[in-house]
Amino acid sequence: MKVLIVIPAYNEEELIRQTVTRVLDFLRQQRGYDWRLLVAENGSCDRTVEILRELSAEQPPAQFRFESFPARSKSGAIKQAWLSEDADIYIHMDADLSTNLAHLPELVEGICEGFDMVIGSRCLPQSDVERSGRRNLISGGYNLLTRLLFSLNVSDLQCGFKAVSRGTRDEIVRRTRHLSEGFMDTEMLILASVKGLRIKEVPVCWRDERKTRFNFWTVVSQFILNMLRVKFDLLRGRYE
Ligand SMILES: Nc1nc2c(ncn2[C@@H]2O[C@H](COP(=O)(O)OP(=O)(O)OP(=O)(O)O)[C@@H](O)[C@H]2O)c(=O)[nH]1
Ligand SMILES: [Mg+2]
Repeated sequence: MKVLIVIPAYNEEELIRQTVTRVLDFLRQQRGYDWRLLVAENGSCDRTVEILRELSAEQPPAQFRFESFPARSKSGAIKQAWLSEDADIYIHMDADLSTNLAHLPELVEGICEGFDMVIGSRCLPQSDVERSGRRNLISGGYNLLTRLLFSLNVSDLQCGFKAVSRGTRDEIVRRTRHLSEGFMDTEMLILASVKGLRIKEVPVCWRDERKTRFNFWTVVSQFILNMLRVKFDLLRGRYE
């Protein structure tokens, strides 16, 4: 069983070294599966790439590598990274490690149990979350909208902590079309649910301390527009 863990990274000079080191230390304690960590960068203009080069020189290539992808967004980088290697399980998680790493084995176990996707959720009764009220409100409204538009029965769409099986990568992820910011998460969940795939939600411990780098209204309008595009594409059979 091979697990590919992808961390998308854009201008992360302040934390990328510490994150890679922590994740590698954690993975080295895991037993029962092979893994590889891949940092998917694209176009950072700070010292991220320089630091990643240093890390590559220090770490065994079988366990760690980074690549600068031509993608233009977080989702684009994750998709290209997932398609760049053969594995049995594909994971992505955010560079700030806002989801507690202790949940990583739960993603792997869920896929081994036969689920097609296993996703972290900040919205289940057992989730342990410290986030601003504003962010909770935004993600609550967003989840409600997708529920209304697509009858999607998932509590948290955009948590940056997900795993898919190789079959899901080939059937669903390859077909995603709208990759601005982190929208692929939503699009792949919609497609998976339309296809009747099995999705497991894992309540996570989430700490999000850093200030958002996105402009609120730009992201909200882009995500709503993308949802309408997915609706339209589904009606036109463009995912077939
Ligand atoms: N490769 C790549 N990674 C990105 C890009 N934008 C963001 N990321 C990474 O995506 C992850 C999540 O980024 P955050 O800045 O925390 O954004 P978010 O979690 O989507 O949104 P908030 O935290 O709610 O602001 C981090 O690992 C970022 O480095 C991008 O354009 N390309
Ligand atoms: Mg974040």
